[in-house]
Amino acid sequence: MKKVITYGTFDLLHKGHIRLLKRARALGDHLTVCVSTDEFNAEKGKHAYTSYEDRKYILQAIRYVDEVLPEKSWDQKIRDVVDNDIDIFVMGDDWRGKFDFLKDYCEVVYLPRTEGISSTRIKHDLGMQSKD
Ligand code: C2G
Repeated sequence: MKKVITYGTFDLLHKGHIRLLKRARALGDHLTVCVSTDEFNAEKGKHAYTSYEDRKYILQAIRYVDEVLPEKSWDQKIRDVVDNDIDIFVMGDDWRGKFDFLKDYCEVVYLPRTEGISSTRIKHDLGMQSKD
C-alpha cells in the first residue's frame, strides 16, 4: 500500500484545498492529513476561523482523506513519515523546496496551487461585506 501524507491548516475549506487532497490521494492508496492545531497555527502566525476539532471533523468527511492527525510543530515531519511508513510527502508548490530534507525518507512532491482562491482572500472579502 502506497501511503501519502500532507500538512496544512485547511481553514474555511475551499476548492484549492480539495484539489490538493484529491491529487495527493491519487498518488497512492492512502492519504494521511496532518492538520495544524490552534496552538501551532499561532506559532505559524495564523488564526484559523474554524477550530482544530472542527477542521479535523471536516477533513475526516472528505472522500480523499483516510486519516487525520494533529500537526503540533514544524519538526514532526520526519517522525511522522517514519512512524506512519509514508512513501510520498505532498505539499502545494508555495512550499517548493522547503521540505526537501524529507527526500532522505520518502518521495517529496510539490503540486501546483489552485490560483485565485485562499482562506485569506475569503476572510478579506467577507470582512468587506456588511453584517446584515
Ligand atoms: N493550497 C492549494 N491551493 C490553494 C490554497 C492552498 O493548493 N489555493 C494548498 C497549500 O499549498 C497546502 C494545502 O493546500 O499544501 C493547505 O493549505 P493551508 O491550509 O494554507 O496550509 P499552510 O498554512 O500552508 O500550512 O507544515 C506545513 C504547514 O502546516 C502548511
